[in-house]
Amino acid sequence: MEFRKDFIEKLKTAKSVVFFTGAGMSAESGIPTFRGEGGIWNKLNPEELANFSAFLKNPDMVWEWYQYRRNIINQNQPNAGHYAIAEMEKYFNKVTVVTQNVDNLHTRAGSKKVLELHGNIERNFCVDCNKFDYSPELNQSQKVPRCRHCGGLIRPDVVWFGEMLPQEIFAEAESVSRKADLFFVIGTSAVVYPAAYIPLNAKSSGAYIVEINVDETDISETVNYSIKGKAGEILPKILKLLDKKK
Ligand code: BV8
Ligand code: ZN
Repeated sequence: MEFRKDFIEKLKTAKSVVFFTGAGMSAESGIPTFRGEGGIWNKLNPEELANFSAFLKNPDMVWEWYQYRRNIINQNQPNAGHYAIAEMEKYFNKVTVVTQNVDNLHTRAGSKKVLELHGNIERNFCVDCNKFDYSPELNQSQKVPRCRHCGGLIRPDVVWFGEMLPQEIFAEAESVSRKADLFFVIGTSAVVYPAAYIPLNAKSSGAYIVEINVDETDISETVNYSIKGKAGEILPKILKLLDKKK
């Protein structure tokens, strides 16, 4: 596969690189995406599941949905795309992963700097006293667990619709993206806000934006270079290019 010349030039000169990723990054790890064919939300819709009032109305159902997703994630591995991003830390001064994913796969692949905009499905906390509960048996319970300290409901540490993103993480993601000279947007439909503002802000601050996606998206017209293809196939090819330049 041939990459465009201006992109190859950018790879040579870039100092600070951001990898902004969405559910498509984990598709080749067997984790269903949200939208598009096979998307989990095609059958269920987010309003019913990924929001706090749905959780209060039917905590067991929402807890079970997260258990189902946690099991899929625990039975699967990071893919070649995750590993390529972790490897690329060797070739640039500064590499940051800004992910909308809650599946922990970038960290499991060895990426050192991962900003999780929407939380992490491996962590759970009590809705009443906010204490985190890391007990392993939590992941076995099919019913929503109760807090050992106060008896409150335990929920996954993910950002639901209508909820604020973690402020410091969002602010850090914003600032590193505005300073990036090379910004990858990988496997995201770019429809969920405020996360979807980040690539736009990076672009307006002068970053060279490269999209890697199997489809057209809302930002395909805005990026500098749109590469059609799977994250797990394209990213190792870019890593090979860097290897050759070494
Ligand atoms: C908030 C965690 C308000 C839970 C998720 C404007 C400004 C602010 C808010 C809004 C706004 N407009 C609308 C809103 C409300 C809402 C929103 O954005 N709605 C959308 C749907 C219109 N936003 C919110 O509610 C946010 N909160 O704004 O609070 C507020 C403000 C102040 C004070 C108080 C409150 C919270 C949003 C976070 C929701 N939580 N996840 C969980 O995971 O269960 S969102 C969920 O969608 C995931 O995080 C997911 O990552 C994210 C985005 O989806 P994508 O990652 O893009 O995945 P998708 O399936 O859509 O696309 C996959 C892509 O990959 C496709 O393009 C496909 O072609 C591609 N692909 C597939 N295979 C591959 C591939 N690409 C490459 N290789 C492959 N192999
Ligand atoms: Zn509690």
